[in-house]
Amino acid sequence: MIDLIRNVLDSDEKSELRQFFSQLRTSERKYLLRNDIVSAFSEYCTTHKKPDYFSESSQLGKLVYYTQEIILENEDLYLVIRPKITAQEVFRVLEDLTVEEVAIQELLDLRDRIVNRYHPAEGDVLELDFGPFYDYSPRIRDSKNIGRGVNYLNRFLSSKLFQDPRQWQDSLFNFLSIHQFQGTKLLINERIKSQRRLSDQIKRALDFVSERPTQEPYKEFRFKLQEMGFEAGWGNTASRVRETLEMLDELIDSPDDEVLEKFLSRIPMIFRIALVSIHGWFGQEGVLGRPDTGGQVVYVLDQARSLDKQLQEDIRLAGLEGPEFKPKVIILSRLIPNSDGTRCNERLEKVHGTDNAWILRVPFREFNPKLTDNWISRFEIWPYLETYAIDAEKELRAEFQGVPDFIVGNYSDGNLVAFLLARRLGVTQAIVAHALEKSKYLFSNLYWQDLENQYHFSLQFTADLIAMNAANLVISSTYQEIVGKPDSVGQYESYQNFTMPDLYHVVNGIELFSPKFNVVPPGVNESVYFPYNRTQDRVPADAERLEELLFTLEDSSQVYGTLEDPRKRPLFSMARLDRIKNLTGLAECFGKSKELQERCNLILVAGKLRVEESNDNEEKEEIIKLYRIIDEYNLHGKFRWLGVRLAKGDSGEIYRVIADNQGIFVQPALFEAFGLTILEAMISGLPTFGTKFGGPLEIIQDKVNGFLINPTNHQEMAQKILDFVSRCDQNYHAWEEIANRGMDRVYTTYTWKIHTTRLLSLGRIYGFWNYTSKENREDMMRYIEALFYLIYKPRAQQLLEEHMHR
Ligand code: UDP
Ligand code: LCN
Repeated sequence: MIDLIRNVLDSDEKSELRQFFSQLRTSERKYLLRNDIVSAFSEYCTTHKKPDYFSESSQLGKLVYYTQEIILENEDLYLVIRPKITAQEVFRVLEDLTVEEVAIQELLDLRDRIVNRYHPAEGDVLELDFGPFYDYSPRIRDSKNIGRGVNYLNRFLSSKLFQDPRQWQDSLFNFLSIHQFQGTKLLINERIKSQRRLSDQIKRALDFVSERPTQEPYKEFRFKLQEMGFEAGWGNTASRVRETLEMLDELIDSPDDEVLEKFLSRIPMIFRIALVSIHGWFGQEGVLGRPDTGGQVVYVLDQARSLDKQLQEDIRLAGLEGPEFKPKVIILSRLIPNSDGTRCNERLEKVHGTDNAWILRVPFREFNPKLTDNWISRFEIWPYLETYAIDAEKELRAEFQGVPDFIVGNYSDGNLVAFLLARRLGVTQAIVAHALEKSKYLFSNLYWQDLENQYHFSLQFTADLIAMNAANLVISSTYQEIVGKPDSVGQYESYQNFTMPDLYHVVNGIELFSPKFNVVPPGVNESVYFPYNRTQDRVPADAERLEELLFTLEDSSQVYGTLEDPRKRPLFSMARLDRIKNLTGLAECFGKSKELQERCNLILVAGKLRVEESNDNEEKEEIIKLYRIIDEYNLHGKFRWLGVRLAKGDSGEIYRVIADNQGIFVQPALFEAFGLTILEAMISGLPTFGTKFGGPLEIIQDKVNGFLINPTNHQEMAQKILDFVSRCDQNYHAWEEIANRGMDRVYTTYTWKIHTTRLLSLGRIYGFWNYTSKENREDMMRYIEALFYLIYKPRAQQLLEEHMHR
C-alpha cells in the first residue's frame, strides 16, 4: 500500500477518513473526478468545521490531493491515486477500511460495470497492450526528462553503437553514402568505397581546406574536394567545410553523442516536407473563427513559412547552391468544393511570404456529394481518410517530383493520414496533437456509445492510439500535454489505460517514457503580432478603423451591443464560440461582478452573432447562451460582441488597439491545449489573464509576466482582474510593467525560429536513427495495422454507410 493511504490509516485522522468516506457513500454521485473530489472534501471540511490547514496539509488532505478518481460500488470505494507524475495506483477500500490493491484490468471492468456495460458471461473484451513493443526500446528514467527525448535517444543509441567501433563506422559510412537529391550525389561519391578510405580521405580533405582562406566560398574549391571523394553538402565556406569534416573525423575516432547531434543537424537530409492538416477550413484569409478552424491553421501556416526560410538557410550553409536545391514545403489539406467564399476549393495555393511553400488541397472522394462537397465536421471525417491518403500520395509525388523526406501530421485525422503516408513511403513521421479530445470531453471514452452519434470517439481514439504509437517522434507544445501536472493527468497520459466499453480495454496505450516525446512549443508570427508601441510599423488608418469597430461602430450585421462609456478599460477576448473556450463563462463572470462592470467594458471577438448562420451544434448553443447571459445580467451598455472574421493584419492590429486603450486580454477556456491567442496578446503588449487549465500554465509565469485564472471560479477570477485594474488605475506603470514582461517572455521563448531549428534537427536525428538503428519496429507496426484494419476500418465503413443515406 502506498504511503499516502498508510499515513492516514496510521494516524489519528483515521476517523476523519471514515467520516469522509461515509459522506461520499451517501452522496448521489457514484463516479467522482478531480473537481468533484475537491468539492466533496471541501464540503466535508466545512461541515466538520475543520481548520484551514486541514484541507491542505493533513494526511487526509494530501491523500485527497493525489486522488484522481473515486468510484463507489456498493459499499466499496475505489481510489485512483496518482502519487506522482506518470504513476497510477488503484485501491479498493472496504467499509472497515481494509485496503486492497486493484489491477488495471479490474479497474477497467469496474468502470464498465458502472455504466452497465460489463458482460463477463459473453466473454472478455479485446485488450490492447502496447507495452511489450516498448520493452526493448530505450526508456527515459526520470519523469522530469520526459519531453526531451532526442537527447536521451541520441545518447542511448550512440553508446550502444559506439561499443562496437567497427559496426559504428560502417553504419556511419553507409549512412553518408546514401545522400542524394533529385539524382545529384551529396556528401561522398564512389571514389570513397569503404569506411577505411573515408577515414583517410577526411584527413586529406582537412589538410586541404585548412590551407584555404576561411571565408572562401565552397564553389571555388569544390572540384578539388570532389577528386578526394567529397561532394557538396559539407559547408558553404572553407571554414564551415572544415568544421563539419572535423566533427566527422572526431566521430570516427572518438565518438561522442553531442558531436553526433551537432553533426547530424548539419547534414542535408531534409529538402521536402509534408505537413498534413486536413479538417476545418485551411486557408490564409477568411477562415479563422469558422468551426474547427483556429490555432492549428495558424500554427501550420506559420510553421510552413518558418520551415521554408530555415530550410533555405540550412541548404545555403551546407553549400548547396543552385535552383536544383530548392526546398519545398507542402501543407496537405482538404479541398472543399463548396467553399463558401474561401479559397478552399483551389487545389494549389502559395503560402504568402514564402519562396516555395504551398497548400495542396486534395478532395475527399465523392461518396455522397451532399456531404463530400461541403465542410465536414472533424468528428465525422473518419470514413474518408484512407482513400484520401491514397489520392494524396499520388498528388504529393507529383508536386514534390519524388517523396517527402519528412512528414508531420496534425491533429487526430492528419496524424492518421500521416501514418498511412509514412508507412507507404517509408519516411520519418512526426505528429502534433494540438488538442486530444479525450481530455477535453469528460467521460468521452466511458460513455462513447451514447456520444457516438455526435462525436464518433471510437474512431478518433483508435486513430489516436495508432498515430501516437506509429510516429517516430511526437512534437508536443508543452510538458504537461504529455504527463500533466502533479494534480492532473496529461493528455497523452490519458491514453495509458482506459476503457471503451464493449469495444476494447486499453491496458497500456502509450509509453510516456519513450524518447519519441519532444517538447517543441510553437511561436507567433512576428510580422503580424508585434508590440503596440512599435508605432513605426503600424498603419494609423487601420488602427482608427479597428478602434471604431471595437468601441463605437453601429452595424448590427457585425456588432451586437453599444458601450455607454467607450473609454472604460476594455477587457478583451477572441475565440471561436466553442463550449470549451468558455467565452460565455467570461461573460458570466463579468455579469456577476458589478465592480468589474463599473471599471471595464467587455469586448469579445467571437465568430458569429446569429444561430441561423451556424451549422455547428456547439456554436449554436453558445450563441444562445451568450444572449441569455447578456439579458440575465443586463450587460447592455457595457458589452460588445463582434461577430466578425478578421483579416490576418487586422487580427494583429486589434490586440494593439486594445493595448493603446490600456486594455487587458482574458483567455477563460475550461481547457486550452496550448493557446496561441495568449502568445499573440502578450507579444502585442497586452497584460494577459490566461486559464490555468492547460498550456497557458506553462506560458504565463503567474504575476510575473501575466496572470493565471481559474475560469470555473468566477468570483476569484473577477477579483484577480479587479486587483490588477485597481493597481493600474493607481499607477500606470503597473500596466506597463506586466506588458513589457509579457513581450519579453514571448521573444525569448516562443519564436518560430527556435521551433523550426529544433524541429529540423529532430527530423534529421530521428531520421538517422531510423536508418541506422538495428531496432526493429516492424512488430509494433503490424499490430498497429491490425488495429487499423480490424477496428478502425469497419467502423469507418459503418459511418460511411450512414453518411450515404443523409
Ligand atoms: N482567431 C481569429 N479569429 C477568431 C478566432 C480566433 O483570428 O475569431 C485566431 C487567433 O488569433 C489565434 C487562433 O485563431 O491565432 C486561435 O488559436 P488558439 O491556439 O488560441 O486556439 P484554438 O482555436 O486553436 O483552439
Ligand atoms: C489547438 C488548440 O486547442 C490550441 O490550444 C493550440 O494553441 C492550437 O491548436 C495550436 O497548437
